[in-house]
Amino acid sequence: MADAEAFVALTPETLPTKLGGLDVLKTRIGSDPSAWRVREVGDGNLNLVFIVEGPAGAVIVKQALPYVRLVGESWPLPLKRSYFEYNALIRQADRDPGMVPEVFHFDRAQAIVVMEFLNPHIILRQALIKGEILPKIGKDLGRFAARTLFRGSDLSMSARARKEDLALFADNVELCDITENLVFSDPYFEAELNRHTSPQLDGLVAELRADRDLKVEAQALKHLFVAKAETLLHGDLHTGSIMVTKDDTKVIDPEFAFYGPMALDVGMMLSNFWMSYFSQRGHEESGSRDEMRPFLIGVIDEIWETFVAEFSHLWRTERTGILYQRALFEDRGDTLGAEQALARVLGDIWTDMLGFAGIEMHRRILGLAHNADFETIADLDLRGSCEAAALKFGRHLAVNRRSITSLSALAGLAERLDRGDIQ
Ligand code: SR1
Ligand code: MG
Repeated sequence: MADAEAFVALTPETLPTKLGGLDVLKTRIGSDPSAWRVREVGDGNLNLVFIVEGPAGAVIVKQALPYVRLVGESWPLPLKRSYFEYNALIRQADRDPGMVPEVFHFDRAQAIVVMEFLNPHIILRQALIKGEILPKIGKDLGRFAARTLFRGSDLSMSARARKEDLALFADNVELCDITENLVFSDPYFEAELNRHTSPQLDGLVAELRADRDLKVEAQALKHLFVAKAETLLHGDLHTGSIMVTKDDTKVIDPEFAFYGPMALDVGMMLSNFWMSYFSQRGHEESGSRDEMRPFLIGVIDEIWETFVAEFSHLWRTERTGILYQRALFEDRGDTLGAEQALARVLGDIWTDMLGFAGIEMHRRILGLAHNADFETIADLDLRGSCEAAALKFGRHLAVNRRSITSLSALAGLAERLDRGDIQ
């Protein structure tokens, strides 16, 4: 048997020679690879990302590295994450067309995905830090969540196709392991890679790490994450995994994809908008953010409302899987029964979504991987006060999620915490 092809990391200098023979690239960039201009622009935690431009156009070349870029070679990470990213991208493209970059080429041995260059899109997190109002974002993201989560589940897929996908993505062990530790456990004890704004947050961090109710909820949520293999998740759906213009929204980077609880993607997304809300006070040196705060609260409402509306629509029109069969409900004239089941499923997603949102806030402030929303606030006292409000809000979400009944009550709490009206 031939040896497996050795992995070689690309550089801007080697990329044209390595990929210059591919017709699919020559058509999109230009037929002479020596005329291609290549820039490495990856600013994420894990991978290399190149923009390759030429006379005919541009593409993105994304390559996984055999280690965590943020930490270095001391933390090995398998290249196969690129295979899961590729498989997730093609499924998401099918389930919500136009919402993910088009894939042009995949090389499993070199862990390379060549895809559409999104231009003039920028990372959503950067847009929110700059104070940009994005009119379409709530609807686009709510629909994306509903369509991908419903259509990747036993509510929609055939039993065989769904179980084959469950098996395929079950091998994404190492990326799940990152989430299992970094999100659900490390923030709640003195894990080696943790950091926080110190000394400003020291007291609150000690309180949270001694908070038994919070730790139990974080582990209950981790239990859901590892055991509730409900649908194909994006798995890392924060505002750094979304690119935007005023008129367009694209979801990128699904390398953490796996079968898990529907509530995770929705909760992580809302959490990142709430974190943006709590960070706005730290970005007012170049002008007031009085328009941004209601905009962000409105986006949170719109994502949830759109998610519920679209999920309900799919429930009524595309429920072809093995769960809640029509034979038990509509086919017997029991439409009310189907609606009761829908309300129950959405109720569970609501409760768990709040919990996942809460602990996502904690891990971005107490763990290894922080958010630029807070990190770019230079004044550490101001940063610490923004983060403290978010930490307290996150604790409320995680611990009291079963008794929270509306987003408007949460908006009120967020406002009081942000203003310092309550401690
Ligand atoms: C070591 S990786 C840290 C974080 O980066 C990714 O984007 C995920 O959010 C992960 O938790
Ligand atoms: Mg990512």
